[in-house]
Amino acid sequence: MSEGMTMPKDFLWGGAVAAHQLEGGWQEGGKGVSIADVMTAGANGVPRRVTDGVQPGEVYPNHWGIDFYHRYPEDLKLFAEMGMTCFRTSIAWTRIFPNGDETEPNEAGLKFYDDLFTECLKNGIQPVVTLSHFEMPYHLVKAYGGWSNRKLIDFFVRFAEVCFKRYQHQVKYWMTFNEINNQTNWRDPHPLLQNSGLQLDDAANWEEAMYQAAHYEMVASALAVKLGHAINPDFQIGAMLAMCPIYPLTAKPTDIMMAERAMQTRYYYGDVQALGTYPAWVSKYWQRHDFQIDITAADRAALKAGTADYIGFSYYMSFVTKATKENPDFVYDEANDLVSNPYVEKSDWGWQIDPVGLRYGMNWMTDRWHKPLFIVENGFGAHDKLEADGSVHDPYRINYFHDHILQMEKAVVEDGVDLIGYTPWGHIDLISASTGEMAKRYGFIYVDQDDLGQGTLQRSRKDSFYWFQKVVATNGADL
Ligand code: BGP
Repeated sequence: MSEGMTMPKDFLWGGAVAAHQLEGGWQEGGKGVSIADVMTAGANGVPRRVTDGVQPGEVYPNHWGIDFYHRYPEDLKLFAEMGMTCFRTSIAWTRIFPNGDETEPNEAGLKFYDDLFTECLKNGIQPVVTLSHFEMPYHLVKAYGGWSNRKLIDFFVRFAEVCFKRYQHQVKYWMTFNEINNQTNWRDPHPLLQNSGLQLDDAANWEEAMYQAAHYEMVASALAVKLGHAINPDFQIGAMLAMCPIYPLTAKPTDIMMAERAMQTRYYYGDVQALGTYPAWVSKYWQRHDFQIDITAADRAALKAGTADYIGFSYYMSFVTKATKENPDFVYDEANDLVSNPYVEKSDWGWQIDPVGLRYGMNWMTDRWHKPLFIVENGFGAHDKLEADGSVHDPYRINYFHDHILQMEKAVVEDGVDLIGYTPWGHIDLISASTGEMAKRYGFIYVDQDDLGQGTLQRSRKDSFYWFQKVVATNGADL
């Protein structure tokens, strides 16, 4: 079977993780407590909870991750064996600024990433780095209200500056905020908290708060982009969006309008970060709903001056929406307005599997923002079975990747999309962000550990490991 197409020379093939989901060592090297450190395990339909600080008797899976903090030299060898030429990870903000508001960084934390990036480069793997991936210092949530507070801009920019300066010779590709748009329309406190550190009571206008927090984040991101380019003009600093295209359920014009408004609501972040300005509908929407968003002239200038060099994005699934008569103004509420797509399969966690949606999303973003793209997450969370001989047979994962990579290649080779690289999510099993489970596995590399952190932590190669190795070795030609 070889229907694949050869990708451009220098195309980056890699894997993606986030510090809080794999490092562990949560109290080592002077690290402070992050928002992820106070999130309990979920699983079996029970949502994760954010506790008020670390509480005795609760289970916090991000405390142990997969012990990458101690095992990274061994893991990087496996990544290199798979052929990876890049590795997307994040810098835990709390390793560099344990509380977030210090003026001096923590040297032990800086040294950890120095060593990690050096080890990556030794293995022929270039690091691709996210500055903030769901792991802001918990102190910033408690003492400042997270991104509801303008002061966070300065704290983030200081953090970015320290990282840019320290790693300017090791890292070229950066991203500011992971899935900045994933806080859109979430009444459930968990995604709001993880992205923005917002803890809203029932009385608060969650939507207004979300727009305000996102604005401060986007200003911080733009300032960081500008500063990064001054530190090293070769830096490529990207936005990072969760791309889930939203389709209309039917060809009914009102369904089409509803889907359009849903796309506008979910992706205005991309308009701001790629084009440097808010789209027209947003201000009208704020006026109509009487949202008082604090935006200064200096903010607008900063957004214009610090547009992203590329659009990094995750792609797991597509969504479907439809108009209802209770919602004549097409206000998009992600918690309530999504319906099932009758034409696609779902994963065990209900995520709709839609390879063509990847090609669709890539075309849509290219035509809208005219920036290079970088697929920095894509993958299939599944239950795996470790056989007695250490093997794991995961044809379902190979099928998922086969179908998605094929669509990615069509977007590049046939549609002319400018794509920097492809880093499958969780190429080594790690803690799930949404559920805190270990059982929701994405990896090509199996890690022997259960939901409670029990296991040998031994790494083994799944069938998909060898499959992906072949894809990389042929630059995408052999799928
Ligand atoms: C994205 C996050 C990742 C990652 C992934 C898979 O939203 O950027 O951190 O976890 O989704 O999600 P999950 O772990 O919930 O299955």
